[in-house]
Amino acid sequence: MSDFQRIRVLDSHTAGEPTRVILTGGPELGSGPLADRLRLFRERFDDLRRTVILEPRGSDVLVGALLCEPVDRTCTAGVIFFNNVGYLGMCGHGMIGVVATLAYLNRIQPGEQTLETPVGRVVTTLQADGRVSITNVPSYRLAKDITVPVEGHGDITGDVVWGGNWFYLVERHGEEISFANVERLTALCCAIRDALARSGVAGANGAEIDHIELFGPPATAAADSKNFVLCPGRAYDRSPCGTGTSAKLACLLSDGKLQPGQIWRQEGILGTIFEGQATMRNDQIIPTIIGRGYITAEATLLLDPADPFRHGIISGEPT
Ligand code: PYC
Repeated sequence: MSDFQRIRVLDSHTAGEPTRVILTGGPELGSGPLADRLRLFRERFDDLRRTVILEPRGSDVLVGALLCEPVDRTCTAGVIFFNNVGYLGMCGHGMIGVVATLAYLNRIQPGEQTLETPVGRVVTTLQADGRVSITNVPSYRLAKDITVPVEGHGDITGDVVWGGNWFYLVERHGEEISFANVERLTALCCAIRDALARSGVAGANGAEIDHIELFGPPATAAADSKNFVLCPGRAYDRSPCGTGTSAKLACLLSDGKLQPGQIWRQEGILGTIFEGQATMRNDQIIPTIIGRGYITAEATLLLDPADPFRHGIISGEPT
């Protein structure tokens, strides 16, 4: 057992969506910009991502967060987010989970912390009641009313929006946004994502649009809208999605449907709610999302060198 590799993690969930923070045993990525460290993670240490997230230790739903030294020492930490198929620029529910984790570890107290991500800085505030607000990277709509032919569904129209990840936001899709309908919603979102790729619709600099977000009426009077968000891969976000809500706020402000500072309550597929609002800074839309993370586990992952599945399982095979 002395040759077992050990990775210490802390698990939480935010509005139902899980986050697994690597505390020790992560890869050594140096001290360069976070975007360079993400590239290094992907190119040299992807087996660690699969080890932490995939079965038999994890599940496709998990989002991982690697805590690292910040480039700017006035920041509390750097964070690189990843999931079952790759890496994320930012992650709203994940950032709330990271703050809850740092608070659980007594590394932070209520108040403001700035964290670095590969796509920019995020200012977080831990409130005395445990809620966390995250002021996200500037968010914007790249293209409005883009129509693509979706296999089995006809033409679908949506907006291409940056909220820390690339999203395609769809209002008219003919589906009910309800938990009972998640199989159909997942299939539709996968078909939309395929159609976007086939049609050459992309984010800035040709970036893949890997998140699809569908909207419908809220199920509760406490919310303004309900969403379903397909994450990269085939897992859907159990929370209302922090970066997806940021993307929505960018569209609402751009269309004059929401004023700066006005509250928007986004319900997710489980009925949980993120409260959001956005302000303008130098012509940029800056969203703030509020939610709460709950700690669920503290664990040491063990990698037995003799275990053929130690780096996870994909399609029934060792990775
Ligand atoms: O909350 O931003 C988010 C997020 C992205 C993917 C899963 N959750």
